[in-house]
Amino acid sequence: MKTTLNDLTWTRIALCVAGTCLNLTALASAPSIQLTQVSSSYSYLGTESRADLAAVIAGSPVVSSGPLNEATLFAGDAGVDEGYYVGTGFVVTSCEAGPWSFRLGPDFGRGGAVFVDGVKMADATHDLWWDLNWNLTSQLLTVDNVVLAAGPHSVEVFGFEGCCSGKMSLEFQVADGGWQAVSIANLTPPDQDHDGYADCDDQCPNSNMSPTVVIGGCNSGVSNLLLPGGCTIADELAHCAAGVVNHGAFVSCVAQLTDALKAQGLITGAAKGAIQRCAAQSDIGK
Ligand SMILES: [Ca+2]
Ligand SMILES: [Ca+2]
Repeated sequence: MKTTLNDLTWTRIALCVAGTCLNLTALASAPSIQLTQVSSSYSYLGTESRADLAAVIAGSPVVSSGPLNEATLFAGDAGVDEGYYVGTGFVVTSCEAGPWSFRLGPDFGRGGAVFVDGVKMADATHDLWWDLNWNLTSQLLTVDNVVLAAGPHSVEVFGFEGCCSGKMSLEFQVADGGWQAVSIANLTPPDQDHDGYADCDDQCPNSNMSPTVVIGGCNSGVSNLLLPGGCTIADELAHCAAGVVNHGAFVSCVAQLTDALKAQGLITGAAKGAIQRCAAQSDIGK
């Protein structure tokens, strides 16, 4: 039973500063994948910096939206003397922060390297050919359980081949959640209410996203703001209504909520009054 706002709610509201309740997750970059393939007779030596390798594979990148499996990732051709680059940017949500792993099934006759956030994490200076078999572990470039904090990250692969490129694949794994092809779709966490908070980070994963705050058919006309943590004002009002013991308790809860929103500069006094009038007129708790 909940007739008053809990401490968590107050914390969420307090996170809004001077009317700004934008959430960082929503502002973070969407996943991106770029592929570059150039003519190159380079052989990876094991000592180059990321910038050195990027200079070797300087070409026009191709943006990929599909999964980086053997049908799409440098899908095999008869070319010789080639350099390859895969650049993947993605955002780790707070609930997926922790160990991530990556594995590349390569055909790099002259070796190659994998970088996470610009740091070399795996490389080989000899011939690598995975033969489309993830069990050939000696032929893979693998990054095991690198700990990623919430926020933006990148995985990059550089490789070189002297002859007749074969098909390649790039996969990732979050904790022990199973391997998935690197793709925009797989790197985009579900967000069923489209408020910018991934479901697993969203304190209200199925938010009421009504444009204005409506209580029992009474439209207050007040914008239904999204608060830090992923709940809207309408969600918080629903929390007030859930299990309420009587109408007075509901009206009191709404008063506390709107007082706090006004104190934070999120709504005007007039808006607070409009919401409270709708609450008072409603049948909730009766
Ligand atoms: Ca959401
Ligand atoms: Ca939400």
